[in-house]
Formats: sequence, structure tokens, C-alpha cells
Amino acid sequence: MPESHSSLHPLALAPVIAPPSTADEFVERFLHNLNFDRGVALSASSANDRYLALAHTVRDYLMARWLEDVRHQKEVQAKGVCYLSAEYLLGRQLDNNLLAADLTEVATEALASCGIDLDELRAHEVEPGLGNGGLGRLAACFIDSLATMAVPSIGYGIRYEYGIFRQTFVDGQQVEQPDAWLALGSPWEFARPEDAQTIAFGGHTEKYDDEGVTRSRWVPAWNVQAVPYNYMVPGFQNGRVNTLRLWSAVATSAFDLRIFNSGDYEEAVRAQTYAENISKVLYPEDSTPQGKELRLQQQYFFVAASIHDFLDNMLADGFDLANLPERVIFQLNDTHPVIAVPEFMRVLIDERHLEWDAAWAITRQCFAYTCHTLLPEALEVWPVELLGRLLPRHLEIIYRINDEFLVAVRERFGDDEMLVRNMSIIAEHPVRSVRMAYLATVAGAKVNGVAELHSQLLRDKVLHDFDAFFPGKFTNVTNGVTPRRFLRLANPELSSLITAAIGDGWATDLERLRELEPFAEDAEFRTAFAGVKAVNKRRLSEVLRERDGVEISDGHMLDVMVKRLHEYKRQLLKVLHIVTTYEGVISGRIAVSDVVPRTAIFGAKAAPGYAMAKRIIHLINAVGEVVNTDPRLEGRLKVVFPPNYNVTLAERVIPAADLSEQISLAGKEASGTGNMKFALNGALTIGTDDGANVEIRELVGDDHFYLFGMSEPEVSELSARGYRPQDFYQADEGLRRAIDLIASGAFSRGDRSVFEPVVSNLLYEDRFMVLADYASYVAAQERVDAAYADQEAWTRSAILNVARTGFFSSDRSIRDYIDRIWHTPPLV
Ligand code: NBY
Repeated sequence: MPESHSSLHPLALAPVIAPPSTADEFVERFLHNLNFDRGVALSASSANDRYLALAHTVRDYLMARWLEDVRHQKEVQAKGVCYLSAEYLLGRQLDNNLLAADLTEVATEALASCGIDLDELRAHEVEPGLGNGGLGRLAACFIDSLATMAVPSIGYGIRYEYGIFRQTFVDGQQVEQPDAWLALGSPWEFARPEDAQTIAFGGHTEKYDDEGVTRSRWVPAWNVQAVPYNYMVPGFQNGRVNTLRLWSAVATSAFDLRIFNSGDYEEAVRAQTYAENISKVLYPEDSTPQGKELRLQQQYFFVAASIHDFLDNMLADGFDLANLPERVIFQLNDTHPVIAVPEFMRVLIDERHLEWDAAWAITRQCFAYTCHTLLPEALEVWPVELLGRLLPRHLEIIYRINDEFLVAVRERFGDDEMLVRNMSIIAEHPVRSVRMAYLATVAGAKVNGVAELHSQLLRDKVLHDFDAFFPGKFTNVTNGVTPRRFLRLANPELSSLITAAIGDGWATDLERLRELEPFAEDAEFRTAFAGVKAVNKRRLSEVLRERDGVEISDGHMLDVMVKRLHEYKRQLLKVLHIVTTYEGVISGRIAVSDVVPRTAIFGAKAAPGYAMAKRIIHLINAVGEVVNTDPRLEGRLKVVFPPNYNVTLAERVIPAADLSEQISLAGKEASGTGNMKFALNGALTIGTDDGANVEIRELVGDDHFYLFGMSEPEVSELSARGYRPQDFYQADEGLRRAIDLIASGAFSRGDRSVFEPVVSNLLYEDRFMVLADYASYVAAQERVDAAYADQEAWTRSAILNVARTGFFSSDRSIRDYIDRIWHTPPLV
């Protein structure tokens, strides 16, 4: 920027492009972008051209606010959040950004005047699927809330070239296809190659003399460039736009040059490919981390780039690093970004020359850690051999953190070697490894679980000794979901009905849904509410017909289970219920006229290497094929399993659901967030006392929630006694008949071998106690059937579910993070 503004053209100082006040202005801008950006005339444009031109138009109108917010956040130097997450499951952007900018109406009218249907362009967007499931979607909800609440913040992550795989079914079995989401261009991103960071790997460490002080330094062997791509994160109609910054790996020319000079062209190209692999693909495991070298490279790559980005670009000149805790908190979304801790220490000590104690004092206040699991196999560990090879200096730092920590443990708890071994950041067996959750717990100012029960179990079980050692460090922040995407956008009909009843403002103050409670007693409102559900079901049916060629029958209860496929989530329990109903009818023990018409909808991706999960997908499809075509059922029981469940499909399925299946074994699902989305959209839950189900049930009341199954203490007790699934199989005739029918080959054209592994796993292992909860589940489903018969009462319950679940807004979660962990007030 030139020093004096006085010589500049006045337009150079004006904000870019003010929002349109008329549809004509919007049309003008849209056509401008179509012609000058896409280089086509409207008459010759493809749908993709029109989608991109529209996206650019929306972008243009958000731009002035964005540029201003970025400038302002830097100027005021207020404390802000750096949210570090390896995953952001964003979903489609166009609709969200139209809504945030309050442009939906103008755009609809403007496009219509050009003969263009906005819905058609909406459908054109390929969603950025840069996450696996709940954890990635939570990060997306959180950045939406942060912007809406005007909290100074930036989201950091990885710009995977390929997101979560596209799922197809071949003969009922999952086949994965690459997700080339960038193929037709991504109008929402801004590459900033001039802000690239160089990220180093490998090599060795050495000591050197710095004017009489002995210091360590890292002499890396190779490096890559981290190029940032910025995405707008607009707040909901508040004129705020935050930034999501995702890093992409590019080979460094220096690296190439060395090899080029040696004359090995092919090796140089290979090296380039190797470097660029780092941001190539999202790992599709959603629970059991694979100790793959490339994954550790991804993790270090993005956190190192993010930390340097913050320190280089966000701090005022001459900033005293001792004051960093008043300036920033790095929130670690699970253990995936935890390598940021030793990186931060390395920067402070080796690069900024702070003393160890001073650096550690800062670090301990600048990080906080969120745990998202209870499964022991999901706790990430890195073999020391691998970590030391890739990041030798970081390994030294981790060892020193651990040494000092264990000295403190001994001081406090005495020389209890067993305890010391259990609390060590370094595990010795089966191979010497770094326990990332322990490192995060030791370094974090706070550690939080994601629902009350989960946080309690972390303190009582998973991290029990740490809770004793660090009183006050552990806290809870119950998850939430953004009401903008999951109510306003996904359910426009219900949104209108709510606004008509209680006025607007609820989308940013979701507890106001409480005001709907009296409407549950209003017959006219109930009729309108039921009408909305019917419209949403029809809309879903159209989507499924178009997408997969399947229909949903009128009058069916929609019974929905959508989430990643995992044994602990117990899709198998629901399959057993379906098979029980089917078997009852074909064996004549249930009159078909007594079957309450239901369509069971599944959506689930399995990790490509998770063989049992893939077999369960096959089984669901196989049961569906038989049940859907057996005339004895008279069309009263249907199974629908649309492939490739993603955020876009979720937005259609959830508003149409009557019944929400949240049936994990108690003590295994950290929170769940789908459970919240369903309740907010007026589905009733059938669920165990697990994760956030506990809090949902407390809020909506026992009469409006179908609870079944063992509680967590009962699960622990049964486990301690010795669980024998056979006992349950023998004792329950319905269960026996259902399992025997699967085992008989009835769903595999007589071939008993196909599902034998599923059956024998249930009978001889059943780690997640499906059989133990079966009877209770079937009984709860019978209560559901009976309740559904009384539609007035059902609708009343559904309204109360909406009215009483405003607590689950991600705005409330963010408020809790601010109060309990971040202490970063909104910037007004
Ligand atoms: O995080 C989920 C929990 O299962 C769910 O209960 C909770 O509501 C949600 C948000 O807090 N966890 C989850 O989605 N985890 C992953 O997606 C994930 C992804 C990758 C890896 C592990 C877990 N990994 O190790 O690669």
C-alpha cells in the first residue's frame, strides 16, 4: 500500500462491492462473472459455469466484510482461537453462504429472471467431504458458530485433494471410489502461495555453541512447501466473515534442484510426487488409527504450518512471547494435531531461544485438548522409531516433557512404579511408542470430553490417574450442531412454522424453541407440524427416486440409522429387529396386518480395511433385498440403504425421520451429534443411555424418548462377570430364530458361508453385547409401534422434542468453550 492515501483513486479506498439491493444488481454481477470469469455467454453456459458464476457472485458480496474482519482481528490483537483439526466435514457451501449473506431471496429472483432454477445449481455442487464423520462435522459446526458469535478465530486443517471416498454398492457390497471433489473447480477457495510455509522432515539433531550457551538444533533431511487456501466462514447474517485455512503440500524447488543437479530427472519427479502425497487423501478410518508414516507426515505438516502462520502473521511487531497465553489458544481436535505441542516447544526454544521452563510455562497455557472417544484402540500412539526418524528433535522434546512429568508424578504419588509406567507418555509395549492422548493431557491447560457421561468416564476410567494428578484440568463441553445448516437450510418448512409460531431470532438463540412447548397442545399447530413432516418425507422420496431409483411408501414410519458403520454403534441390533419382524410374519407367528408399516433407512460408510463392518453392510443390503420383495410382507416392511451417505443426504434424511436410532452400547459412543440433529427436527429417539442421549432424554423427558438396554455400570458389571452371548441366544426364542434365519442362508441364496463370520462373531464374541440388549430393544420397538398408532400423541411428542433440544446448538457449545477453556470473548 502506498504511504499516502491522498494520491489514490477514491475507489481504491472504498469497500469492494456493496451487497445488492435489487435482483437486477445481482443479475448484473452474475452475468459479469459468467462472462468475464467463466468466459461464456449465458446461452452457451453449462450448469457448472452457472454454478461457478453464482458462487463467485455470492463471494463478491461477502468479500468486503471478510477483508475488513481479517484486518480488524489483526489490528485489535484480541485473544483468539486457533482450532486445529485434521478434518472439516463442511457439506455444500453455496446454500449456507447464500443464507449467511441473506441473499437467498434476491438470488432466487435474479436467477429466475434469467430462466435459471437455483435448485438446479445447488445440486451441482460437490460437497467438500474433508472428514470422516462426527468429529469432522463437529469442527464444521464449530467454525460456523464461531463466526456467528463473532469470536476471533481461525480454523486450520488440510486441503485434501481427495476427501472421504465415494461409496457404491456392487452386489450389496461396498466398493470405494475416489472423491475428486476439486475436479470441476472450487469457487470458495483462495490460494495464497505467497503465504507458503516450508515444513521440514527427517535428518538428525545436534548441539552447538551459541556464544557460550549450548543449544540443540534440528538438521532436517527434506522439506515441502505448505501452501494455504483460504475459505470464507460467514457468520449468520451478522456481517462477520472468519477464515478457514487449509494447507496443501507442494514440492520445494530447492529439494528438486539438488536432485536435478545430480542429473536424475526421474528421481526428481518421484521426489515431487512423494512430497505432494502429503495432502493427497483423507485417511478413511474413523476409529482405529493406522500407524502409517504418511499420516504422521500429514499431522505434522498442517500443525507446523499453522503455528508458524500464526506466529509470523498474526502477532504485532515485537510481541513478547511470554504474553502469548493472552493472545491465543490452540484447541486440539482429538489427538491428530497433538504433535503441535513439541513443535511449539521447539520453536520457542530452538528458534526463539527461550529457556525450557519459560517455554513450557507458555505452552501449558496455549493448548487445550478435546477427546472424542472411549475405545482403547482409538487412542493414537506413534512408534518411537517412526517418530524419531521423521521428527528427531520432537522426540527429544517429548522425552524431556515425559521425564519432568514423571519426576513430578513420583514426587506426588511416591515411587509406585506401576503407576509411573501407566502414566508415562512413552509406552513400552508392544513396541515403544508415544501416547498422544497422554501428551495432550499433560500439555493441555484443559482436557474436555464431549458429553457429560463421556467426560465422567474419561475422569473415572480412561484418564483416571491424570485427573487425580491435575485437579481441575478435566471438564465437559457437550457437543452441539449448527441450527443454521441443520434446521434453517435442511428443514425450511419447519423453520417457517417455527417462525410463524414464535417469531424469528431462534436460529441464533436456540433455547427460544422452548416457546414452542405450549403449541404441542394446539391441535391446529400439530396438524401443521405433521404436514411439514409429510412434505419432508415426500421430498426425501423424490431425492431417493432420482438418486437411487427407490421409493418410500406413503404412510410408513421412517426409522432411520445414519452414521459410520462400526460394531460399537450396533447396526446389527437393528438388523436383528428387522429380521425378527420378517421371521415372525413368514413363520405365521405375527399377522401381517399387525405389522406397523415401517421403512428402515440406513446410511453408513465402512472404513475400507474394516472387514466386519463391510460384511455388516453386505448383510443389511441382503436382508433388504429379501424383505423388500417378499409378497408375504405386503409392503409393510421396507429396508432402504442409499449408498454414499454424506452431509448433503443427511440434510434430506434427517428432516423426514420419525424415529432416530441411537443404539450404541452404553459407554462407547462419546457423544453423538446425529442424535441431536434428529431430535431438533422432530424425530423421537430410540436409544441407550449413552453419550449425549443421556442429556437428550433428560431434556425431552422419559415419555418422549424410547430408552432401552443396559446402563454403563451394568455393562461394566456384566463384562467383569464374564459375558457369554450364548446364554442370551439360548434364552430368547425370538433372538434364536432371527440369528438362525441369517445363519441358514435365507439372505444369501442358501449360501451359509456368506454371513457365517457375522453370526459366529455374535455367538462367540459379541464385544458390544448386541445379544444382551436384544430383548430390551425389541420391547422398546414394540412400544414405538404402539405409540406411532396414535398420531396425535406422536406429533405432540415430536413437537416437544423440538421445543426442548435448543440446548444442543453449537452456539451453546462454543459459549461453554469460551467460559470454561478459551476465555476469548466475542469481538464487538
Ligand atoms: O466424534 C466422534 C465420536 O464417535 C462421536 O461420539 C462424537 O459425537 C463426535 C464428535 O465429538 N468421533 C469421530 O467422529 N472420530 C473420527 O471421525 C475419527 C477420525 C479419524 C481417526 C479417529 C477418529 N483416526 O484415528 O484417524
